[in-house]
Amino acid sequence: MIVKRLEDLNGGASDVSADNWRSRRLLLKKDGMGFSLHDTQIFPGTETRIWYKHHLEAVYCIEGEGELEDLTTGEKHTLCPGTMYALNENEKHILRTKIGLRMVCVFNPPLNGAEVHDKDGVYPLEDSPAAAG
Ligand code: 9YT
Repeated sequence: MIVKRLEDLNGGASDVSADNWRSRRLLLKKDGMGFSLHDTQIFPGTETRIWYKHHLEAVYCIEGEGELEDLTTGEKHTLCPGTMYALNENEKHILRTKIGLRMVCVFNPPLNGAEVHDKDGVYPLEDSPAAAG
């Protein structure tokens, strides 16, 4: 059994930040679950373009408010606590929030731990040179 506490991740290798977000990664590839599990904060006043072309992601909003734009359809969805979205077709999308968001995110395949988005909003695949470096 694996038991971790969010507060114990603070400031460590599983506490990863980029310009628009902070992700504390509770489960990673090395934990052997077949997915990774993240507690992610999206910072207030941000707009983030994302394309997880190598990963499926499910996102469950637990705090805050924002907007999700599906760039494949042009549809916009309000995000608030209790909203879940799943990028089951690797959809390009934009996350916007004025007040910030807190989300629980699940990635398949799991992240190794230190990934941040590249210029296209992509996470590299785990075994690619970008992921290794
Ligand atoms: C919701 C989302 O995709 N935010 C970007 C960070 C990412 N989910 C992560 O690594 O936790």
